[in-house]
Amino acid sequence: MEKLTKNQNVLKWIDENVALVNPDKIVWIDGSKEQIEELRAEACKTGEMYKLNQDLLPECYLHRTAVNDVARVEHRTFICAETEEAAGPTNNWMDPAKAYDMLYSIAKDSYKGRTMYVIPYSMGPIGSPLSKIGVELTDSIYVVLNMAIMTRVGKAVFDALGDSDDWVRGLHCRCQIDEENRYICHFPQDNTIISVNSGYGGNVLLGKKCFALRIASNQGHNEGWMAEHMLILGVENPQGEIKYICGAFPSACGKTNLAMLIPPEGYKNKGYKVWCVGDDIAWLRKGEDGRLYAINPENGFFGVAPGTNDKSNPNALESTKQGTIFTNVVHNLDDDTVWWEGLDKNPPTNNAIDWKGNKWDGSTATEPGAHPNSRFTSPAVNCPCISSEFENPQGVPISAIVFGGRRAKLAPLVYQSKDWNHGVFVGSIMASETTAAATGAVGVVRRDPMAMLPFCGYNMADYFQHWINIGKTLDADKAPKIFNVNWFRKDDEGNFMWPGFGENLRVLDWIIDRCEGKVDAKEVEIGYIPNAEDIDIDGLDGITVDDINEMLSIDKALWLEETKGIEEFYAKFDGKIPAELTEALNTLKENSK
Ligand code: GTP
Ligand code: SPV
Ligand code: MN
Repeated sequence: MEKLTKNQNVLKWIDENVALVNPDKIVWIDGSKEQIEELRAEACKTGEMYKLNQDLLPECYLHRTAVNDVARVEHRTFICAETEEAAGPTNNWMDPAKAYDMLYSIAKDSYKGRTMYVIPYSMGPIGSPLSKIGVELTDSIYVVLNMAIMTRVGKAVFDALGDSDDWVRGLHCRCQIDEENRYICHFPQDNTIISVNSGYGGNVLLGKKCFALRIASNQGHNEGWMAEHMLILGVENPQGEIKYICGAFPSACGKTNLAMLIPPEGYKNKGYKVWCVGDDIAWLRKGEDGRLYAINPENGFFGVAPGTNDKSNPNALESTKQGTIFTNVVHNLDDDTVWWEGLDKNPPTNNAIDWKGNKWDGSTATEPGAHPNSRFTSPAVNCPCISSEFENPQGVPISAIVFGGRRAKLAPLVYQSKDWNHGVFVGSIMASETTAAATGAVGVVRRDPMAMLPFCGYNMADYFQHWINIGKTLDADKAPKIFNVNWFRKDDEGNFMWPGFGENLRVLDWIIDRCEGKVDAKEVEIGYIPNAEDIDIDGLDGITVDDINEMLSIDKALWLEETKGIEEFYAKFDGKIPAELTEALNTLKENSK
């Protein structure tokens, strides 16, 4: 097959890897429809994918991963920086030379009898000054087909790269999907990623968390920009003005849902609209006008399936109706469609297969049919509310940055930081109850600064400093205002107090008013909170101003307790935490006494 580039760095690197993994043949991914179609057919022949009902779900397929391979594996993810300190105390570190040795011995000859696919891909619109290029080598058609949805792939990427050596190298080897030898390793100094013994999402779609966050956070640190685990949305008001907001929530804490939210009836009638620019990752950089601009480096959604339905997120559901790959959901054999918990109240009964590949009956099952971290991979263009700025190579100007997580008791519905640096503090003290998006216990509170704990590719103390430095380059009146939200506060019976989903626009509305200086706020121990009557509850059944007050209440004793956890976390960094943050912590401690 004809090579798609003459770039000597690329060709040399491919030759080296061919010698290592020893494939039967090499296929260059040109991005053409014909080639994608051939690969789909081949994957169906081998049983790697199932073609679903093409009338109901055109160009949609189902894939099941190995049962031991259903989420990101954080304990087997390594930042192989030159020193352990460069990786920092929140990352697993391995000496780069040792890591290469180990990985090469695992990868050796692992493509024997298999095909090497060469995927050139662009994170961000091809040719945009904010975009970056990667090449992934993989022995998985599933990876190729997912990458072709999640990123821009094909010959045009190599054309944009030309002879440049500014590209990220990614080697993925399925090997035996052996958990004991599964490693996801990053070499920031070499712009290199090596992933072995997995076939699941964030472990193997190397453009996503591995490149667009772990490697890119290093690049941003060196080059003066930011790679963040953030959604990007635009809120259009009745006058047609659009304000853009970035939101950082940990995995499975509501980014996709917020990015595609449907305004409540009353807002819709007034003429409010919400536009999705991105649902998981944002790259941010200062623009010529001094404001912070964001692009979504991705081209699709790798969304959590369970809980997605025509009430919670109709836009996401609609996005899955065409050209989608479903992973680890229920296969309804009656009509060759898919199902997951929370889709509707009618699970398939006598003729279905669960995510493990076993017969499953929704009327008697005691175990979920779809894995809690089952996913859909859908093209962004499918989304009914995709922003007209989605392909804008300059990105969109950001008015507000919103942090958030799952906190049953502590954090109020919303609060605003006092200024940029205090906002960095608010991001740095984020914590959330863990979810099924990573292997390990679910529902345990863990510190997750800026939702980047598993994704920051270097020492997090330096990362906080980088945030502070970026703030210094922005004029105070142009810097995004920084907020924190909590959709997940619970009452004493364990029910969510806030209805969430589309209703979250009511909180975004207050946030935008704050950015515009249109509404007052109350200064409290942790920052500014709304006056409860400024949260619009018109048309919200069963919620009163008193309830909002309850959701905004600050339990000082809980906050004081919280400062201990923050202190412990900061202490891991051996004095490297920026003084601005330790001072803010002292203030919070004093305020909470
Ligand atoms: P990743 O793709 O893993 O990064 O996740 P995400 O942050 O995009 O999360 P997503 O939007 O997929 O939501 C994950 C889960 O949270 C789903 O089960 C949703 O139903 C639920 N969820 C999202 N938004 C809300 C909300 O406002 N309130 C409540 N109670 N649940 C929500
Ligand atoms: C997340 O876990 O934050 C995801 C899914 O978006 S994965 O691509 O597996 O990282
Ligand atoms: Mn994510």
